[in-house]
Amino acid sequence: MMFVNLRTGAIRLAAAAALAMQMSVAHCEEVSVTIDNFTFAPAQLTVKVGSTVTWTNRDDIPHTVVSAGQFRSKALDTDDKYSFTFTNAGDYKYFCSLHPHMVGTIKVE
Ligand SMILES: [Cu+2]
Repeated sequence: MMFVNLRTGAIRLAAAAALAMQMSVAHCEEVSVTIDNFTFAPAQLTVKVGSTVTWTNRDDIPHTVVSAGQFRSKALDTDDKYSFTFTNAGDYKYFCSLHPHMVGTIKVE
C-alpha cells in the first residue's frame, strides 16, 4: 500500500517536473538505483544537474549509501529508501560502509 502511494507521488512529481521543464530551462530527473544481492544497480549512472537519485534496499540485510564528503545515508533496512539531489556536476563515487566492496558511480553533467 505504501509502495503504491510512493509511486503515485513519484508520478505526480514527474508530471510537475515535466510542467516545470516547459516553463524553464531546468532539467530535473528522478532516477532510481536498486540495492539487491550486494550490488548497486545500475552501478554506473549519468544524470543531469538537479536530478534526484533514490536508492532502495531490496536485500534482507542493511546497506548504506556513502560518498565521502558528499552524502551519507543511515543504515537502510529492507525496502528503505535514501534520496540525494545532485546540484553540482562531477563524478560521485559511492559505496556501502557496511560492505565496502559494494561501489557505484553517479556522473552528474
Ligand atoms: Cu551493504
